[in-house]
Amino acid sequence: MLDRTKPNWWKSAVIYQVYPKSFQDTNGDGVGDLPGVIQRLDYLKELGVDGIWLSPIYASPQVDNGYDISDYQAIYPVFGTMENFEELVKEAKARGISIILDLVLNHTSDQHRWFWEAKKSRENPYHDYYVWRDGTPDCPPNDMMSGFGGSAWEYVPEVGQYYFHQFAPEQPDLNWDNPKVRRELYDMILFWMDKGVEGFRLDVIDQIAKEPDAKITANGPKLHDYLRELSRETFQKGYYVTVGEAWGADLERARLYSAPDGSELSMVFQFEHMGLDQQPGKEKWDLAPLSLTKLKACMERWQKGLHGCGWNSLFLDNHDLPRIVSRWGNDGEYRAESAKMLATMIHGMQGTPYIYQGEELGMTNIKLPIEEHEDLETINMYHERVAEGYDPEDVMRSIDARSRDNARTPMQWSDGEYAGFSAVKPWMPVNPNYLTVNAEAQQKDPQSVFHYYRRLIALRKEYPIFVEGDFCLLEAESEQLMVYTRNTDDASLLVVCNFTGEPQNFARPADFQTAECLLCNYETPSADTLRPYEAQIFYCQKKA
Ligand code: TEU
Ligand code: CA
Repeated sequence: MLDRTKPNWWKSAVIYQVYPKSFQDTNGDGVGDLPGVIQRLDYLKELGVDGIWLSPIYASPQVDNGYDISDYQAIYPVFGTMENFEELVKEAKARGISIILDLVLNHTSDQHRWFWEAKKSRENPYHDYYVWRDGTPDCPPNDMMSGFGGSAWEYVPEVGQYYFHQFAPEQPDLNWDNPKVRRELYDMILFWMDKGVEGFRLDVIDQIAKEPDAKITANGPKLHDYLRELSRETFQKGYYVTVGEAWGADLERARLYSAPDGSELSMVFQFEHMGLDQQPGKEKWDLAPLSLTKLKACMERWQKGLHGCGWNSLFLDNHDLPRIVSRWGNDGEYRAESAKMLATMIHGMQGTPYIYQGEELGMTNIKLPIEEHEDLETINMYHERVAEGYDPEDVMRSIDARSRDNARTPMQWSDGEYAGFSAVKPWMPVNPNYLTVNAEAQQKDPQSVFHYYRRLIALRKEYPIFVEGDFCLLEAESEQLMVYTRNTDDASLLVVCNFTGEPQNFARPADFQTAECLLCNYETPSADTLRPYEAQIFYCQKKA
């Protein structure tokens, strides 16, 4: 078990993300809940993870599945009660697992009581909790667009002003320039710390210091001042793990966010690698093939760039991304092999790995007609693009590949009805492949994707080099193979990944000819011709 009294305990941790709505339903309403998470703690313990990042569980009208919060200090009743939450913290802790809450500090729901007050009048003490600008009903303050389509400004006749929203209109942006807002948020965080929460994921934290007059959304000039104050007032009271979601973070900023002095956060969740398979300058819907050389160059830059002066988050999946095995692997013939290969690639690196629910089973994307989609981003984009004249079939191709709903189908626990997720029809369709892709079958099969993840997690605990080693890319020019070494003074690791469904020639470097194979996704590692999606990890101690 990790020793959480050590400042940097999270450097050796592996974190598992739970999207509560789709994890486990226990009361037969078709929606996952907190008792469902408690029920599955033993599964997570078997997997070996150290923390659960829980997507938002707070009171919410669920316009954006909980990323629109109407009360930060109450549990969404469909998920359960505060007692359920306290029990979850206690039961998780008993299994060596920390609970990590998702903090949405950039915006609230429009149903938050602060916002009800704020829109009553300009004199209301809560008015300045949000970002308002003057304008006339037909002329917004400027042409900024919201992340989920349409203008970023919404007019409120009662006050004769527009409020600013970087996401849906039901998600008004908080005004971080108001010290009262910041104090309210800090007190709220202290409330959850008191309940035994051991970490926080900070939603779109790079967007809190927006300056709409200058059309600035991410990376506003006051961002790092705000982060340092936030950290001082809350996280620095203990050894919390904190991870900031920052689509706009470059390396230089990531060094600030994850500075070793702990003045801001533990690490940053940045997405540069996740944008490589889209057309440059366009949106995620505008698909392009992945160039492996570009991916490798990107990973190398982050691995080297934060070594010794910051800390990486390692991930390929989350609740906003399509399933990685369908994206960069092969979700047909080589589903298991490619899922394991991708896991090897990411878990071999330096940083804290994140596993998104179902990734450890090699869960795949789903194909749904537009009427069955739930995600507002997907639905809005569909209507926008069709209205702009795009071919609906092309739009659906983008949705099949990239919709956030790919990640949000119910967790596949068994081959029973509704995949063991619920006794009734779930809120989102179950992927039909649950009959073969499910946890129960994989727990019984030592060769499964599940057990492969379990071994990867165990290796990180057993060999400090996974946490400490530096990073050196080999075969940089290959479009088929990703090969790298990790090195400390006394040991080295070699990680070899075949990204294709074809055999590939590869001569293992001389230093590793007699090295020990720690893991391979085939029964024995091949010596010179890698099999489709073959992945290997070798280890050797350096001679004194
Ligand atoms: O996501 C931030 C964000 O910018 C996303 O809207 C992202 O651009 C999109 O999902 C890519 O497909 C965070 C949360 O992770 C997301 O679930 C929320 O919807 C969003 O913030 C608003 O809170
Ligand atoms: Ca339920």
